[in-house]
Amino acid sequence: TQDSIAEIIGAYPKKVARKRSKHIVVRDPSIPEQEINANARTTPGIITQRGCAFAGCKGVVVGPFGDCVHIVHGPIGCSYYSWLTRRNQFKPREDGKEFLHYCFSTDLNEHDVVFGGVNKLKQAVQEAYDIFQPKSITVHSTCPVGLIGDDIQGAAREMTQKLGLPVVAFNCEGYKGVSQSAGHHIANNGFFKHWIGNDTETEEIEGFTVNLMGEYNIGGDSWEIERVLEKCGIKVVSTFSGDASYDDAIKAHLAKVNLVMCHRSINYMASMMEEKYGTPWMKVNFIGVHAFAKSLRKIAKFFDDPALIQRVEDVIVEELAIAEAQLTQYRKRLEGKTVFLFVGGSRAHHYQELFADLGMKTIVAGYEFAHRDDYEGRQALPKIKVDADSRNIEELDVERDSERYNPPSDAEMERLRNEKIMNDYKGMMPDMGEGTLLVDNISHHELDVLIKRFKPDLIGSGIKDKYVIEKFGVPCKQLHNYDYGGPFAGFRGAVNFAKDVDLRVNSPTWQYIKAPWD
Ligand code: CFM
Ligand code: HCA
Repeated sequence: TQDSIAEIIGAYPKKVARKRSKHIVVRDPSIPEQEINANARTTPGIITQRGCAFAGCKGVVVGPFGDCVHIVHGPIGCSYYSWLTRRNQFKPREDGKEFLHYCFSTDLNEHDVVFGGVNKLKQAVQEAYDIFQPKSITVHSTCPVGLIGDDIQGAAREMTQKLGLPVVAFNCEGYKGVSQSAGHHIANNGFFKHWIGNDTETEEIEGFTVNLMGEYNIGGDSWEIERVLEKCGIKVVSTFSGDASYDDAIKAHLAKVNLVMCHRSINYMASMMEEKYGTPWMKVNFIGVHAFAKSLRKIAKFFDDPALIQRVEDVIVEELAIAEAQLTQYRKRLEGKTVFLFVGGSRAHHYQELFADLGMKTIVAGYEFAHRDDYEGRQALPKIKVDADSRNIEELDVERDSERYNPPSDAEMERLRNEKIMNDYKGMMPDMGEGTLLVDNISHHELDVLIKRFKPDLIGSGIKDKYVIEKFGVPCKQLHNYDYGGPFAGFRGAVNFAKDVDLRVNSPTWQYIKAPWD
């Protein structure tokens, strides 16, 4: 492992080598708080897998709301190239509103860049409203809009007044921050300011109510999660933003607890809701059968209701038996195989549990854009220096809602704290075995070196490097869009995944592949 690091670093100029070496860590559990650098600028010239703030805001967090119209204020390319690429799925509700498959853009051109695009934007909002009558309209600015300074917030306020429905503008110009992570924060802020709590009629929702936070229904994941939660008697009030609807979102403050799946993209919302409404949050992972069972038990523990606890146990026994019966055959063929994982800001951690269910070992892993807390756990938060790139993104001042602040009782909070189930995320690091490698924001060159040295049986990654990996004769499983398969979450999802991974890893095809550069 040390040789690989030396080879990686050796190819870089001195300054870059120094910088990159802080993003590459050999896991050593004997070091109490092992550190890794993350969420830093990519050195120009290095090929990265990262995206931009616009991708994180419009593409990831906001876009999946299917009964809203999302207008991209910018040149047509930003809209076109982000159109339906993420496989977040949506079923229309009774009102039939469903706009997910459209691509809305103001098609900013040279004339607008010179004279300003605000009027065109207002026209687009009006037109979208007249034709579709969506539940809400969102506006997303791309790089040139930020540069010419169009007042999209002013336009949104004006159109909200005029149309009587929330028009929310997001200043998510692509160049903000160092990756799509900045866009998540911007999206969280916009939703928190303009949507959460808009339902002032409903006072209470009966039962064991939760919000699914940071679950985006890629390949139908949230449908499988909800199937099982419902079977246990747990009610999902809203999801940010898988199969998401505006009417559900504005009730989010009424749920008793926020279940945080992807910590990276939604932790801001979880913290802000806690401050304003007193809603506690807990980290969960629905990827992998044992991880799912563990998360279900954690949710039951939160509500501390004997009937619910029993029901959850019954569901786990039933679902696990069905899943295990099918997983066994795949495990026989996959046991002992090795995996690299380079995905986004949470899946490189979550999927390790599913691979473990299949007997496969993750030997190298890293995020594209996660922060140190996603690696080291939230205890790293006070140690993170806020740099100019992060300062660029607004931190909202959140105050307690005097009427709707409704936390668990003091005694309940005390119990939850003692049981250590609330408001914490331990990150990827503690789950990585001794001697494994963590590589943050991996570059193309680093990936090449690691493939040649470790020859993994599978790499979980994305479209930007999938075919480079496969030309090496190593199968790549896309863990972003699932290679159009899925769901992979929950019990049934794990079985789908096992089948898919077996087909890839054990295909005889790979031995016939000769890399073009050889
Ligand atoms: Fe969270 Fe996501 Fe991810 Fe993410 Fe993404 Fe995604 Fe991802 Mo692609 S919100 S951080 S910005 S789990 S789109 S659904 S797959 S990189 S690991
Ligand atoms: C994004 C979206 C993406 C890209 C996937 C990939 C997704 O980052 O803008 O690189 O394969 O999940 O669709 O992460």
